[in-house]
Amino acid sequence: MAELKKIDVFYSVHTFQEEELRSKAVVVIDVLRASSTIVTALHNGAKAVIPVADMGEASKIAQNVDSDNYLLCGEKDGVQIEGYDLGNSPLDYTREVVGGKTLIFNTTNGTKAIKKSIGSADIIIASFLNVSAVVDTLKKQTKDIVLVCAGWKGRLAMEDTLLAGNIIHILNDGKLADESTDGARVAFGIFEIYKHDIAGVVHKSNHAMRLKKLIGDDDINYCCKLDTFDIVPRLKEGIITLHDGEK
Ligand code: 3SL
Repeated sequence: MAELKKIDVFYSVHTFQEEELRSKAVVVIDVLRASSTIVTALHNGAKAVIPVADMGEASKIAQNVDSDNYLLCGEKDGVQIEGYDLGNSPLDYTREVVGGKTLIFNTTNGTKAIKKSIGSADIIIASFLNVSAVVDTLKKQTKDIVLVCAGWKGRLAMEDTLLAGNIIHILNDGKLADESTDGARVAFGIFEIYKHDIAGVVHKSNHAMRLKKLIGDDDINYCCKLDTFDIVPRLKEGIITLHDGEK
Protein backbone atom coordinates (compact mmCIF):
# COMPACT_ATOMS: atom_id res chain seq x y z
CA MET A 1 0.00 0.00 0.00
CA ALA A 2 1.27 3.51 -0.87
CA GLU A 3 2.47 5.50 2.13
CA LEU A 4 -0.16 7.93 3.45
CA LYS A 5 0.76 11.60 2.89
CA LYS A 6 1.62 13.75 5.89
CA ILE A 7 -0.59 16.82 5.80
CA ASP A 8 -1.25 19.74 8.11
CA VAL A 9 -4.19 22.15 7.91
CA PHE A 10 -4.20 25.80 8.99
CA TYR A 11 -7.66 27.28 9.45
CA SER A 12 -7.16 30.98 8.75
CA VAL A 13 -4.57 33.49 7.62
CA HIS A 14 -4.02 34.47 11.25
CA THR A 15 -3.19 31.01 12.57
CA PHE A 16 0.30 30.51 11.18
CA GLN A 17 3.63 32.25 10.67
CA GLU A 18 5.28 32.40 7.24
CA GLU A 19 8.25 30.39 8.59
CA GLU A 20 5.99 27.39 9.23
CA LEU A 21 5.48 27.03 5.49
CA ARG A 22 9.13 27.15 4.40
CA SER A 23 10.03 23.98 2.48
CA LYS A 24 6.36 22.90 2.44
CA ALA A 25 4.01 22.43 -0.50
CA VAL A 26 1.06 24.72 0.15
CA VAL A 27 -2.50 24.43 -1.12
CA VAL A 28 -4.50 27.63 -0.65
CA ILE A 29 -8.24 27.14 -0.16
CA ASP A 30 -10.90 29.84 -0.24
CA VAL A 31 -14.02 28.11 -1.52
CA LEU A 32 -16.21 31.24 -1.11
CA ARG A 33 -14.99 32.71 -3.31
CA ALA A 34 -11.42 33.68 -4.12
CA SER A 35 -9.98 30.31 -5.08
CA SER A 36 -13.12 29.40 -7.06
CA THR A 37 -12.81 32.71 -8.92
CA ILE A 38 -9.10 32.23 -9.68
CA VAL A 39 -9.72 28.72 -11.05
CA THR A 40 -12.63 29.97 -13.18
CA ALA A 41 -10.74 32.99 -14.52
CA LEU A 42 -7.74 30.92 -15.60
CA HIS A 43 -9.96 28.27 -17.14
CA ASN A 44 -11.67 31.03 -19.11
CA GLY A 45 -8.42 32.23 -20.60
CA ALA A 46 -7.15 34.87 -18.20
CA LYS A 47 -3.41 35.10 -18.80
CA ALA A 48 -2.46 35.41 -15.15
CA VAL A 49 -3.70 36.48 -11.74
CA ILE A 50 -1.58 38.74 -9.54
CA PRO A 51 -2.76 38.33 -5.93
CA VAL A 52 -2.32 41.41 -3.76
CA ALA A 53 -2.65 41.92 -0.02
CA ASP A 54 -4.62 45.17 -0.06
CA MET A 55 -6.00 48.09 -2.06
CA GLY A 56 -2.73 50.04 -1.81
CA GLU A 57 -0.75 47.27 -3.47
CA ALA A 58 -3.46 46.81 -6.10
CA SER A 59 -3.50 50.47 -7.13
CA LYS A 60 0.31 50.68 -7.21
CA ILE A 61 0.42 47.86 -9.74
CA ALA A 62 -2.58 49.19 -11.67
CA GLN A 63 -0.95 52.60 -12.09
CA ASN A 64 2.05 51.10 -13.85
CA VAL A 65 0.41 48.78 -16.35
CA ASP A 66 -1.49 49.13 -19.61
CA SER A 67 -5.17 49.14 -18.69
CA ASP A 68 -6.09 47.46 -22.01
CA ASN A 69 -4.40 44.25 -20.84
CA TYR A 70 -5.08 44.34 -17.10
CA LEU A 71 -8.24 44.23 -15.03
CA LEU A 72 -8.48 45.42 -11.45
CA CYS A 73 -10.58 42.88 -9.57
CA GLY A 74 -11.75 42.07 -6.08
CA GLU A 75 -13.92 42.81 -3.10
CA LYS A 76 -13.98 44.14 0.40
CA ASP A 77 -16.36 42.35 2.75
CA GLY A 78 -17.97 40.68 -0.25
CA VAL A 79 -18.70 43.86 -2.21
CA GLN A 80 -16.93 44.95 -5.41
CA ILE A 81 -14.48 47.74 -4.64
CA GLU A 82 -15.37 51.10 -6.15
CA GLY A 83 -13.46 51.78 -9.35
CA TYR A 84 -12.62 48.10 -9.90
CA ASP A 85 -13.46 46.37 -13.18
CA LEU A 86 -14.81 43.24 -11.50
CA GLY A 87 -15.81 42.04 -8.04
CA ASN A 88 -15.29 38.49 -6.79
CA SER A 89 -18.17 36.63 -8.38
CA PRO A 90 -16.72 33.71 -10.36
CA LEU A 91 -19.75 33.95 -12.65
CA ASP A 92 -18.54 37.34 -13.90
CA TYR A 93 -15.16 35.95 -14.97
CA THR A 94 -16.34 34.79 -18.38
CA ARG A 95 -14.09 34.15 -21.38
CA GLU A 96 -15.41 37.33 -23.04
CA VAL A 97 -14.44 39.45 -20.05
CA VAL A 98 -11.16 37.92 -18.84
CA GLY A 99 -9.74 36.16 -21.93
CA GLY A 100 -6.14 37.29 -22.53
CA LYS A 101 -6.16 39.65 -19.54
CA THR A 102 -3.96 39.76 -16.46
CA LEU A 103 -6.01 40.22 -13.32
CA ILE A 104 -4.83 42.23 -10.34
CA PHE A 105 -6.79 40.46 -7.63
CA ASN A 106 -7.52 41.79 -4.16
CA THR A 107 -9.84 40.00 -1.70
CA THR A 108 -10.59 40.11 2.01
CA ASN A 109 -9.01 36.78 3.02
CA GLY A 110 -8.09 34.66 -0.01
CA THR A 111 -5.39 36.81 -1.57
CA LYS A 112 -3.96 37.52 1.89
CA ALA A 113 -3.60 33.76 2.43
CA ILE A 114 -1.83 33.42 -0.91
CA LYS A 115 0.51 36.33 -0.19
CA LYS A 116 1.36 34.93 3.24
CA SER A 117 2.27 31.60 1.62
CA ILE A 118 4.90 33.16 -0.65
CA GLY A 119 8.20 31.73 0.52
CA SER A 120 6.97 28.15 0.68
CA ALA A 121 8.35 25.57 -1.75
CA ASP A 122 5.27 25.36 -3.96
CA ILE A 123 1.83 27.03 -3.95
CA ILE A 124 -1.26 25.78 -5.74
CA ILE A 125 -4.87 26.95 -5.59
CA ALA A 126 -7.75 24.61 -4.74
CA SER A 127 -11.53 24.81 -4.94
CA PHE A 128 -14.23 22.18 -5.23
CA LEU A 129 -14.21 23.04 -8.95
CA ASN A 130 -10.74 21.49 -9.40
CA VAL A 131 -10.37 19.17 -6.41
CA SER A 132 -9.41 16.00 -8.30
CA ALA A 133 -6.83 17.83 -10.41
CA VAL A 134 -5.32 19.25 -7.21
CA VAL A 135 -5.17 15.79 -5.62
CA ASP A 136 -3.49 14.32 -8.73
CA THR A 137 -0.82 17.00 -8.43
CA LEU A 138 -0.39 16.35 -4.69
CA LYS A 139 0.05 12.62 -5.30
CA LYS A 140 3.33 13.45 -7.03
CA GLN A 141 4.41 15.86 -4.30
CA THR A 142 7.43 14.73 -2.26
CA LYS A 143 7.40 17.62 0.22
CA ASP A 144 5.22 17.85 3.31
CA ILE A 145 1.84 19.34 2.42
CA VAL A 146 0.04 22.16 4.22
CA LEU A 147 -3.54 23.06 3.36
CA VAL A 148 -4.00 26.77 4.10
CA CYS A 149 -7.66 27.69 4.53
CA ALA A 150 -8.28 31.41 4.10
CA GLY A 151 -11.14 31.39 6.62
CA TRP A 152 -12.83 34.67 7.42
CA LYS A 153 -10.95 37.41 9.30
CA GLY A 154 -9.12 34.94 11.51
CA ARG A 155 -12.03 32.55 11.97
CA LEU A 156 -12.52 29.05 10.69
CA ALA A 157 -14.76 28.73 7.62
CA MET A 158 -16.81 25.55 7.28
CA GLU A 159 -16.61 25.46 3.47
CA ASP A 160 -12.80 25.64 3.52
CA THR A 161 -12.61 22.98 6.24
CA LEU A 162 -14.80 20.66 4.15
CA LEU A 163 -12.61 21.04 1.09
CA ALA A 164 -9.46 20.45 3.17
CA GLY A 165 -11.03 17.25 4.49
CA ASN A 166 -12.11 16.25 0.99
CA ILE A 167 -8.54 16.65 -0.31
CA ILE A 168 -7.11 14.54 2.52
CA HIS A 169 -9.82 11.94 2.02
CA ILE A 170 -9.17 11.48 -1.72
CA LEU A 171 -5.39 11.74 -1.39
CA ASN A 172 -5.21 9.00 1.22
CA ASP A 173 -7.97 6.76 -0.17
CA GLY A 174 -10.36 7.51 2.68
CA LYS A 175 -7.75 6.82 5.40
CA LEU A 176 -6.05 9.03 7.92
CA ALA A 177 -2.34 8.53 8.63
CA ASP A 178 -1.69 7.41 12.26
CA GLU A 179 0.70 10.31 12.77
CA SER A 180 -1.75 12.90 11.36
CA THR A 181 -1.74 16.38 12.81
CA ASP A 182 -4.71 17.62 14.82
CA GLY A 183 -5.50 20.00 11.94
CA ALA A 184 -5.73 17.14 9.46
CA ARG A 185 -7.81 15.00 11.85
CA VAL A 186 -10.38 17.76 12.33
CA ALA A 187 -10.79 18.47 8.59
CA PHE A 188 -10.94 14.75 7.77
CA GLY A 189 -13.50 14.14 10.54
CA ILE A 190 -15.73 17.02 9.44
CA PHE A 191 -15.62 15.79 5.85
CA GLU A 192 -16.52 12.25 6.97
CA ILE A 193 -19.60 13.57 8.76
CA TYR A 194 -20.85 15.80 5.96
CA LYS A 195 -19.48 14.23 2.78
CA HIS A 196 -22.92 13.27 1.47
CA ASP A 197 -24.26 16.81 1.70
CA ILE A 198 -21.40 19.17 0.95
CA ALA A 199 -23.56 21.76 -0.83
CA GLY A 200 -26.18 21.68 1.94
CA VAL A 201 -23.56 22.32 4.62
CA VAL A 202 -21.81 25.04 2.61
CA HIS A 203 -25.16 26.81 2.14
CA LYS A 204 -25.58 26.90 5.94
CA SER A 205 -22.05 28.21 6.57
CA ASN A 206 -21.53 31.66 8.10
CA HIS A 207 -19.94 32.99 4.94
CA ALA A 208 -22.71 31.67 2.68
CA MET A 209 -25.25 33.39 4.94
CA ARG A 210 -23.34 36.67 4.62
CA LEU A 211 -23.07 36.32 0.84
CA LYS A 212 -26.74 35.39 0.40
CA LYS A 213 -27.76 38.73 1.91
CA LEU A 214 -25.50 40.55 -0.55
CA ILE A 215 -25.83 38.59 -3.78
CA GLY A 216 -28.16 35.62 -3.43
CA ASP A 217 -27.41 31.94 -4.00
CA ASP A 218 -25.88 31.68 -7.46
CA ASP A 219 -22.21 32.00 -6.52
CA ILE A 220 -22.62 29.54 -3.65
CA ASN A 221 -24.24 26.94 -5.90
CA TYR A 222 -21.45 27.41 -8.43
CA CYS A 223 -18.62 27.16 -5.88
CA CYS A 224 -20.02 23.82 -4.62
CA LYS A 225 -19.72 22.14 -8.03
CA LEU A 226 -17.22 19.28 -8.01
CA ASP A 227 -14.49 18.74 -10.60
CA THR A 228 -15.71 21.12 -13.25
CA PHE A 229 -12.15 21.97 -14.33
CA ASP A 230 -9.09 19.79 -14.78
CA ILE A 231 -6.60 22.55 -14.05
CA VAL A 232 -4.24 23.48 -11.23
CA PRO A 233 -3.32 27.15 -10.84
CA ARG A 234 0.18 27.62 -9.43
CA LEU A 235 1.86 30.70 -7.98
CA LYS A 236 5.39 31.44 -9.13
CA GLU A 237 7.26 34.68 -8.63
CA GLY A 238 4.12 36.36 -7.35
CA ILE A 239 1.94 35.43 -10.33
CA ILE A 240 -0.66 32.67 -10.63
CA THR A 241 -0.88 30.90 -13.98
CA LEU A 242 -1.57 27.44 -15.39
CA HIS A 243 1.79 27.10 -17.10
CA ASP A 244 3.34 24.74 -14.60
CA GLY A 245 0.22 23.23 -13.18
CA GLU A 246 -1.93 22.32 -16.16
CA LYS A 247 -2.08 18.61 -16.64
O1 3SL B 1 -12.35 36.63 1.64
C1 3SL B 1 -12.16 36.47 0.44
O2 3SL B 1 -11.07 36.39 -0.07
C2 3SL B 1 -13.37 36.44 -0.45
O3 3SL B 1 -13.33 35.33 -1.25
C3 3SL B 1 -14.61 36.72 0.30
S1 3SL B 1 -16.06 36.96 -0.65
O4 3SL B 1 -16.64 35.68 -0.99
O5 3SL B 1 -15.78 37.72 -1.83
O6 3SL B 1 -16.97 37.68 0.25
